[in-house]
Amino acid sequence: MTLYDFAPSHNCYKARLLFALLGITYDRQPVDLMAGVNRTAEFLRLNPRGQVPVLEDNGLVVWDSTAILVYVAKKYGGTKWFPDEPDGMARVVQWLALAQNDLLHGIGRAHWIRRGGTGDLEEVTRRGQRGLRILDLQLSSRTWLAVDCLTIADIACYPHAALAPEAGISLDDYTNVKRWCGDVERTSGYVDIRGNQ
Ligand SMILES: N[C@@H](CCC(=O)N[C@@H](CS)C(=O)NCC(=O)O)C(=O)O
Repeated sequence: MTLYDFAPSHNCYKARLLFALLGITYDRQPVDLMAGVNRTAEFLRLNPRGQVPVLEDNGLVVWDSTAILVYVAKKYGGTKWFPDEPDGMARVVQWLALAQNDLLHGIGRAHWIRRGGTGDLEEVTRRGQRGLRILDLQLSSRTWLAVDCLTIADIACYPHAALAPEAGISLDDYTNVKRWCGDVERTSGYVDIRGNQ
């Protein structure tokens, strides 16, 4: 399997983290977003949206971190990481949606603006904080987000939450989120965003 990857990307890290937790080896193909490699005709044939991550597995091309998490969890992780029954499945998808909305467009966007990108920092910070409040409330009464074990719901939300302080969003008011980040980090196979696997 090949992951088209940009090391600082939270979305790419979601895929790398799942691979690491599953103990799966794969090739990393760096895509230099700064040099515009994601806008070349060759890359756009892989992902017409011009974004990473993209996964290639035996000729199958999957783009978007959520789609990659679902694919890898189902193909290589069994039902543990993405339950089969409707209740568990819906709960997981709910948190995948939070990751793609308030967390990505709040915290992820705040990172982007702080690195020189354009946007309204106050507005995206508020949106990120709303996402953290929702996570914190859920985690006040349970260990993991969706069901009673670590799933791709946690893996999709974790990078944004754990790296929020680097986007200027403190976790001090979100003690349950902090506890949960620690739980993810103590899971066997865990790698941080700078890890190589
Ligand atoms: N919803 C997509 C978002 C992917 C995304 O925003 N990727 C960024 C890096 S984190 C990217 O490739 N940006 C380059 C661009 O949009 O030109 C996912 O979760 O994979």
